[in-house]
Amino acid sequence: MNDALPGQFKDRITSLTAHVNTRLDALLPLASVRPMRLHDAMRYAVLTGGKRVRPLLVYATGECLDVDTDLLDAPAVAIELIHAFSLVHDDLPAMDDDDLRRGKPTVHKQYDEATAILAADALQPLAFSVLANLEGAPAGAVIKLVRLITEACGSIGMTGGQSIDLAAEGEALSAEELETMYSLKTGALIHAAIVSACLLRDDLPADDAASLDRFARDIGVAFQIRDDILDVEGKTEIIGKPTGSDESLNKATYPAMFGIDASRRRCDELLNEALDSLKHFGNAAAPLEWLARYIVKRGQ
Ligand code: GRG
Repeated sequence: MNDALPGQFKDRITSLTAHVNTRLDALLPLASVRPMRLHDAMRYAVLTGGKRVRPLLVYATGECLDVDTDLLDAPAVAIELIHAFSLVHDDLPAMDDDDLRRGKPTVHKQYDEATAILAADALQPLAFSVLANLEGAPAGAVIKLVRLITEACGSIGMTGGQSIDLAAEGEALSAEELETMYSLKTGALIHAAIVSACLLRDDLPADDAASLDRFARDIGVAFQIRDDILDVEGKTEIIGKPTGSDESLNKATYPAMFGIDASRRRCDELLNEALDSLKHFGNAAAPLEWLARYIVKRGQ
């Protein structure tokens, strides 16, 4: 069980990040195993940097609900593998055509396009095998996790959002349309990270689940608006990718549609709404509060 005080979460980020990295490292096939180039590319895609925000959200939610830490590793790792997979696809020439990710060449630049596509393809089933192998979860939780995460990355989740994003290049979207796209493209996986920990408590009161669901939706959209702001005014050495790429691709983004100040205001509004949803958890939600503030202020 969780014996650390929630207030100490910030101080435990380094160890939680190292913990999830160790799990990912152990799970990924070794680069010495054939097909070696594919395995090397999979390891590169996952292990070369990354803030591990989604796994941290799983652990922080688990801490809020007092879920056994051992059960949280499977959704934390599975969701990070899917996230890594989506970044490889997102960077491909057919998508955002980026050369730099996490301060390093993107997977198709480091290897080649076919290897990047295959590495991403192989990360997705690996994620679901982690969930299928989860032992000790409450009855029915594994199937609920699979349902949650498949929906989050499918056509009514992340993939659908990416499709809307690509189609919206050069278009003017309303705030509502933009936020719907963000809630799918980026928010769905962030929401799944938080809800996955809820599914590991079979006795969770409905209003606790509803509060965390609201928190997850608000913070998912705020995450993407902050990402847009960083694309405009971040520093490549901090964000690990070139700035200004949204503008050069004529992307429909919050800053492009409404300006930086309105984007910041909307982020703050979403943060406040998200924090409101955590109120009735008291101090147990301190890790989630810390992460929510980090998501909205990161890179400042
Ligand atoms: C078929 C599942 C599937 C995906 C293909 C390419 C795609 C559809 C979706 C892309 C979705 C995407 C890349 C959204 C952007 C999300 C985002 C803001 C990523 C950056 O996340 P960070 O900042 O990155 O957490 P690090 O590097 O820290 O892990």
